[in-house]
Amino acid sequence: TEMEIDLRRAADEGQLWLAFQPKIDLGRRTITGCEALLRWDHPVHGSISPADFIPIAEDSGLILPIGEWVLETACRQGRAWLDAGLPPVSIAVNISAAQLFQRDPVGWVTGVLESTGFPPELLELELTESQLAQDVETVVAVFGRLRDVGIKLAIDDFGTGYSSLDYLRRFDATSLKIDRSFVDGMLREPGDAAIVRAAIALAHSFGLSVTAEGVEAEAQQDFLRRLGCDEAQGFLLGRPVPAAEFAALFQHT
Ligand code: G
Ligand code: G
Ligand code: MN
Ligand code: NA
Repeated sequence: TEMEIDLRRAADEGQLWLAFQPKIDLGRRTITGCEALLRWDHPVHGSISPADFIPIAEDSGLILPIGEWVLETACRQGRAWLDAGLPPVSIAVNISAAQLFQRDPVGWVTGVLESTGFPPELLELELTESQLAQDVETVVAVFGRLRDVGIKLAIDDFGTGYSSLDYLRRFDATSLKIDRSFVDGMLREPGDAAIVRAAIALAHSFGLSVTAEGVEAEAQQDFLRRLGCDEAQGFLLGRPVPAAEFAALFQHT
């Protein structure tokens, strides 16, 4: 397809870039890290959402070279921030299951950490429930080895896929991210509030930290804090911004 042909060129021609969205510790009210979010500025069609082009990248196999570019760029950026004297912030990178099914995924990730000099403890990989459901055995095995290296693992968009509590038992994850649809509804819909409350309790009982996504209002932040949610992300706390803008957030603290 046309988009596939364009996407093949996008990285080479500098049309891809990473936006960084802050993650806030709800108790201490400080920035603990960020999520790297892929952006594509198409020369003709303008900004295209990853929600639209990631599925095409996955179907065409382009997710492998694009995913390599994303991880390398994120780790190089993280190293540059450390060198510039920023406090150590973790960087979360979204990955697709296909990236874990390639030959030697652990060697790939550790190679990027070594070549960029980014500490493994500051790297978090985010995988959605629907992605990890593709081949639970392989994902469990690969993630076990990545955890041994010190890398963190988040289960993304929790509650939206075919949630299985079995994943929480089998995966050596470090955190769970509550999908923004529940955060959006939790102050209006008792059902959404119940899911948020249950997800926090469940995560904590497995020793995982919980991040709420899509926090847009003070009242949502207060509610999450009262429920004991650990971290939050959302437009209220910071939009996804270019690297330089993210770094500037630390000049005032
Ligand atoms: O940032 P935005 O809301 O447009 O992202 C839409 C979706 O694209 C989200 O589900 C996000 O997880 C996914 N996404 C963003 N960046 C990446 C990336 O680098 N790799 C993968 N696999 N998914 C990404
Ligand atoms: O699925 P994932 O969590 O990776 O998706 C992150 C996406 O959510 C990004 O595209 C980001 O732009 C978007 N996002 C982040 N914060 C908010 C928010 O507060 N409200 C809405 N509507 N979208 C958000
Ligand atoms: Mn994510
Ligand atoms: Na999400």
